Amino acid sequence: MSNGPVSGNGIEFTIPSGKTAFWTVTTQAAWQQFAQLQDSAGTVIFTASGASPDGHSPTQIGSGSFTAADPGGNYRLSIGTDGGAQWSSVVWDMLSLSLDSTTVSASYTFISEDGADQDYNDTCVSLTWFEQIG
Ligand SMILES: [Ca+2]
Repeated sequence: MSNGPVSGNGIEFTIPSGKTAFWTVTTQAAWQQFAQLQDSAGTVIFTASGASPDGHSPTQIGSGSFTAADPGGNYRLSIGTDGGAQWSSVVWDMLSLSLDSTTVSASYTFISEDGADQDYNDTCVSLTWFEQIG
């Protein structure tokens, strides 16, 4: 089981301060998709937008990395369409990887439904970080 479906209008989650998170946004949709991450002060960390050229093939619309600096580690991800004119419905979860009792990596995956067909096939946002500096 996973979290949601929830509204894509500001999903709250945490990234520990100091971790460098690398992210990617991929869509398979004809409609213009929109994803934006903000910290707790409302500062925009990234925005991604775009659609699949052919309306359905998996298409990366953004990627990058940032070092989490929010004092409380609090972030809000919004996923929608048309620049945020509508909010999608989102299913998401966190996955951490560990070796023995040591966590080595953590990530979040969010996947959205922008319409009525309920296939949760429209936009995927993923964020991953290493727990330890190499
Ligand atoms: Ca859909």
